Amino acid sequence: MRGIIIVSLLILQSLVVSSSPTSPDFNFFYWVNYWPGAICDSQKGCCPPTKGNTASDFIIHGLWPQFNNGTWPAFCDQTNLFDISKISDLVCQMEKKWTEWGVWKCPSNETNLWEHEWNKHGTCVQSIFDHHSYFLTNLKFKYKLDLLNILKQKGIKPNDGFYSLDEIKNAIKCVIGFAPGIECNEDVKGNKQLFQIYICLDNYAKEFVECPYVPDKSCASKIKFPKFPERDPLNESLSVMSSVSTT
Ligand code: U2P
Repeated sequence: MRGIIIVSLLILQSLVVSSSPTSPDFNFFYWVNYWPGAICDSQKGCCPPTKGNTASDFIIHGLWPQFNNGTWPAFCDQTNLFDISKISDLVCQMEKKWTEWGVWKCPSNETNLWEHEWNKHGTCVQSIFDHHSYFLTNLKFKYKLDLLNILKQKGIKPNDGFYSLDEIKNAIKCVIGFAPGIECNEDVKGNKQLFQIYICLDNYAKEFVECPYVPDKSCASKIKFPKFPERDPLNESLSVMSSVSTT
């Protein structure tokens, strides 16, 4: 009888352990947003989204699990690939906040970006997120943190002007308490410009944290903040009105 009770208790214990949520096996997240103007005035050029709005704003790139040493897991699970039917209620918001400007394909198709982000990064964070909560968390941070407005409040505007990298980082630090990582790329003239902003989050993607590893992303001490691509009235397509700076 005693033996049966002990075996039953062991079975019960193993059931409890296997059904409790596992803790994340990575250290923190980068939540990354990109500036479309910096894609459009680069040598590669851009391919604007065909759907969604093109309001001047930073666009979600993705939520990336990271290790403290600057490496990251990727493509962790081939058995749970992107399935848009699991996020159908979010698509409308995602078409506004998470558009594709032809980084990978032209004509642009945001579904490619969403699929890529889930398959590459989302499949590595299933200890805390499923499809729906992964995408929803990205949207929640987008509504919480208005990066463009934060910069504008400090006089940092997308006008092809040059701004100090420290000024940009400090403007964001003032609001969230921690400096972001900034990634630059080059415009057609070789000017370093603001391309992506890396916000660090804890490994449950709940709180902003100090970046354990700051991405060094090839900026200069002063960088250009390119204009947002504007609609060209002549051919109804989108183009960058001013991709050339004078400095
Ligand atoms: O740098 C190329 C791509 O690798 C992913 N990346 C990069 C740096 C980093 O710290 N963490 C990380 O995940 C990004 O993947 P993507 O979703 O763009 O394919 C980055 O763009």
